[in-house]
Amino acid sequence: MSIDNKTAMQRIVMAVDLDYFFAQLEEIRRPELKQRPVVVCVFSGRTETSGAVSTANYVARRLGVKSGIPIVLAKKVLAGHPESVFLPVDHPHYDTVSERIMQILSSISPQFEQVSIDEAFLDVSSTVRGKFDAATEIAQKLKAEIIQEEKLTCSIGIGPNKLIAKMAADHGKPNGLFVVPPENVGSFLNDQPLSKLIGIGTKTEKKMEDLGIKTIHDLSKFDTDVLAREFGKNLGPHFKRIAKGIDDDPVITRQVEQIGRIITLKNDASSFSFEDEMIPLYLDIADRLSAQKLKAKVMGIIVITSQLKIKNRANTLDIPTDSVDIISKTANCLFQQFFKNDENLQEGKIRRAGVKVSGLERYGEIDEKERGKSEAQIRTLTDFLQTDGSF
Ligand code: TTP
Ligand code: MG
Ligand code: MG
Repeated sequence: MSIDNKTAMQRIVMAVDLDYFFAQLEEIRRPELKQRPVVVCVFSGRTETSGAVSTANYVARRLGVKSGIPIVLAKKVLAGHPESVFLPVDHPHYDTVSERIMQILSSISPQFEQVSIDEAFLDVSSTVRGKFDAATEIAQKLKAEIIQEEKLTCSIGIGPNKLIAKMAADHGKPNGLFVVPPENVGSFLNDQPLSKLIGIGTKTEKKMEDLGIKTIHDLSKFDTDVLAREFGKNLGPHFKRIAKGIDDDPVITRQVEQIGRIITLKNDASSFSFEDEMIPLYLDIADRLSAQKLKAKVMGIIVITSQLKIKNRANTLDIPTDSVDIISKTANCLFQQFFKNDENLQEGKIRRAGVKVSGLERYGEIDEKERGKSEAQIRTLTDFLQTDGSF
C-alpha cells in the first residue's frame, strides 16, 4: 500500500491570541496610559460603578485586577493607585481593528478559524510542508506585521494540534512565541498545573483534586474507568486524552464570505500613485480564489485614511471571476474613480489600501447559462463604473 503524503505529513497548528486586547488598544490610542493601570469596563449603568471588568493591562493585572471581577472590586484593589484609569468598552473600535488583524491572519493559510474577537487558529501543515522551523519563521513575520500595521503585540503558540498550540500561546504570554514540537508535548504538559489544561474548568479541577489528581501528568495516568464513572463515558476518557496532548479537532474553515488584503502604503497618497503596490494583492486574491475553487461576483476596494477612517467602494460583475486580469482592472478603476471625487479626500490622505472580493460562489454553483458567456461579453468595467452612483 502506498503512503498517502497528505496523511503522513506532520500536522502543524498555530494559535494566535492578541495580548490584553481591549486594554492594549486603549493604550495605543493614548500612549501616556502605558505605565498606568488600565481597566476596561462593561458599565451596567445601574450605578456609576456597577458592572464587570472586561479586561485590564498587565500593570493592573500585576496588582490583582482580572477579567470578570466587579468594577467595585477593581476600584478597591487599585485604591492606592490614583493614576489608574477606568474606561468604558468601545466595541466598534475593537471590532474594526480585530477585522483588520483577521485579514492579515487569514492571508497566511486558507485553513483559518477565528474563535473570538482576538483569537484564531491556522493550520499551516501544507504551507510549511510539516516543518516546525518554517512555521516558526512565519509566526515571527506575522508578529512583526501585526506590530507594523497595528502596533499591537500578540502571542503565538505552535503545536501538533489546536490544544497544544493554544496552551503554547498562553504559555508565552505576553508578546510570546512558543513552539511545542511533537517530541516535547509530554514534557510541556507535565510541567504545568492541571488548571492550565484547556477544557478543565474550576469545578472539574476541584473534583479531580478530590480524586487525587493534582497535575496534568496525574490525569494522563489515571484509571480510565474511574474517570468515565466520575465524569461520564465520553467526558472522562476525553479528559485523559487531552492530558496526553491528544486532540484531533480540525481547524474549521468556515464558508468564506469574503477574501481581502490590506497594506500600508509606502507613502500616504492623495492620488492613485500606488498602482504597483497593489499588484501583489491582486495576485494573492486571485490565487486564494482559485485555491478554494471560488469565483467572486463583487469586487471592492478599501481605503483607510491617515485618521483611520475606513471607506469601501464596490461593484458587482455580470459574471463571477477569479481572473487576476479582471480583479486588477476593476480594482484599479475603483481606485481611479475614488480619487477623482474630491469629497473622498476631505478626511486626509490615504494611509492604507486594500482589495476585497465577496459574493463568492463555488465553481459548481455558478449558473450554467452564465458559464457560457465569454469574458468579452462582460459589461466593460468603465461602463458600469460611470453609471455607479456610489462615486
Ligand atoms: P482574552 O484573549 O481572553 O484576554 P485579553 O486579550 O484581554 O488578555 P490576554 O493577554 O490574556 O489574551 O479576551 C479578549 C478580549 O475579550 C479582552 O481583551 C476583553 C474581552 N473579554 C471580556 O470582555 N470579558 C472576559 O471575561 C474575557 C476573558 C475577555
Ligand atoms: Mg487575548
Ligand atoms: Mg482571546
